[in-house]
Amino acid sequence: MLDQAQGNSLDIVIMDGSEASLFLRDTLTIGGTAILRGETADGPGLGFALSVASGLSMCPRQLESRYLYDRQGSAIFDRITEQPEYYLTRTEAGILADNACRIREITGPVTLVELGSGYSLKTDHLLRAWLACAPSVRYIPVDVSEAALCEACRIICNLHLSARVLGVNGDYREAFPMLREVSPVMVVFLGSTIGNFEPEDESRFLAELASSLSPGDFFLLGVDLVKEQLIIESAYNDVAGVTADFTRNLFARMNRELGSDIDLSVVEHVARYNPLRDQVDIHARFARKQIVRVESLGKSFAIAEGEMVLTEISRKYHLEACVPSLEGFGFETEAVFTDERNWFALILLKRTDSLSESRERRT
Ligand code: AVJ
Repeated sequence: MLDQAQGNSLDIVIMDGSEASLFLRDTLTIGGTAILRGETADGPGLGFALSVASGLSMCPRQLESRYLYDRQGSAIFDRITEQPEYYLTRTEAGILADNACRIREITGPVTLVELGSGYSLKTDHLLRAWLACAPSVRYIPVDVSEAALCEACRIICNLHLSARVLGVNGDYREAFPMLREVSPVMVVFLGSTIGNFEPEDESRFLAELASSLSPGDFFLLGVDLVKEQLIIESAYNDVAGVTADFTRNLFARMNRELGSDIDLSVVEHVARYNPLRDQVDIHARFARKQIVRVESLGKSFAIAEGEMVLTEISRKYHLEACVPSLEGFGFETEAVFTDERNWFALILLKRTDSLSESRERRT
């Protein structure tokens, strides 16, 4: 046991792998709250340093977007979701509020596993719908940010005393082996976070997810839909500059954790929509040349004046293409929910009985 924090009426226990599997059963059957710290959890370690060094060696340079979400980054992202230009969260929350009970009718009393849960704010619509139908709910949020995850678990347990919450601190893959044990389950992946993946990574993710789920399990996916360029671009260029702070925080984090010594005033946020690829490309543009150090590896990188470092992509979807492609990985579409402007969609999928026939269809 590494750390213990007091919640209102429940303890949050942070533990590592060896105790994890035992606790998974206990927490979810007896009740209570726990956080499992997985191997891919953030924290002291070489993961970030190695990722930065490899990304800055690429041409053009690019950094892994998962590292945007440290304690500070998760808090800044939370402020992004409140900006008037950032329609995604608000729109998705509305769709969830309107349809959570309908979703629960379709799925029955399944365990909820949320990937990239952050502060779990939108998920409350689902938890309420689940608790309206049964005395308890099992909820497993998964997030790389320990700070956001602990906060989320604490809030949910104080709000819903009968909820059985098990936080998993790590990346999505960490949760995949657990899915079989907690089936019947609905994996929830909101916010169009899937749009952060390059197409190949998205395919690998969907294939791994489908094979980790049992037949009859559910997958609820939020996707941002293709729309007028100006609306999308504004969402990633809010006038208050919160998204710019979010991008800059990645370099602030490098200063904090890697001793990079970057002058943050030269880091500019550039977010542009590429309609040919249906994606927003988010870059940090260096207004002046910088030497970026990764102390623990004894490496330095010279970034030229005007150079752009890709920090994130955010892909947008056409429902007509997205739904059949998802089905190709071994899912059946149960329902598609959208808002009245058709800006965002929640797709409810069910794992098919076998994966073999769908694999054939894809090749
Ligand atoms: C959390 C990945 C869905 O792509 O819209 C928002 C991240 N970055 N503004 C998105 C983000 C800049 C966000 N996702």
